[in-house]
Amino acid sequence: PKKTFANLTERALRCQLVVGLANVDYDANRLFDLVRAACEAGVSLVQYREKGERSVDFEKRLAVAVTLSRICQKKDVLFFIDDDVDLAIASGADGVHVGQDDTSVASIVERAPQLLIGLSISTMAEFEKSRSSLADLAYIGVGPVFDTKTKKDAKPSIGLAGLKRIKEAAQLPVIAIGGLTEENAAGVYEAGADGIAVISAITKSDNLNRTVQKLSNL
Ligand code: TZP
Ligand code: MG
Repeated sequence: PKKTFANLTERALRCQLVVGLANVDYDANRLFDLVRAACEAGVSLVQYREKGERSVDFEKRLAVAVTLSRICQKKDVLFFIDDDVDLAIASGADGVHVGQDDTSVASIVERAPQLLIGLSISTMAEFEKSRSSLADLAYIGVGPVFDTKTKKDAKPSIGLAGLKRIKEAAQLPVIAIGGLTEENAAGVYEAGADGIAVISAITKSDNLNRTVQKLSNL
């Protein structure tokens, strides 16, 4: 059965690692080791996001995704794919995370009703535009909250005030993203976030247990 928002625990949305080969110098074994260690440390959701200068073909992405899916499954960690609905279906992922310009939520529901769906929202205007999709979502990813060097084409940062506004309008879990660290995580929860998604805070951590604990704020 499809995991619905109602049967996702609060913990399941708490700490999301977004990662792909581009974040580990295209070393697949490094990616697997990192994800294994992050799952051990208590990450609750892993999103495989293959964005970067170098292209990685579908067969390679599928092989990586299948391995990541197994690593996550062993630890009861949710596994999502960024953007690529075909890859999400083929790898047996729990869900797919899409942006405003990616495959529409309605078409994902039609093609792959088993998938959980996360949608990126950067502004109140995007939130209003997405209203008809909200009932089909597991969560919305809101940000960038702060400036980030990790995503080159990131939209302008919205700050804690922007995050708070969207949280107050949304009747579903809000996962904050963009420039989030051990140091600023607590303030992000105070502003209303239900969870946090990061790339560099985890890929560059020198102590995953401490980092995941701070990001989870439990
Ligand atoms: N979407 C909005 S900001 C961002 C993505 C994928 C990058 C987040 O990276 P970091 O290193 O956690 O700031
Ligand atoms: Mg996208």
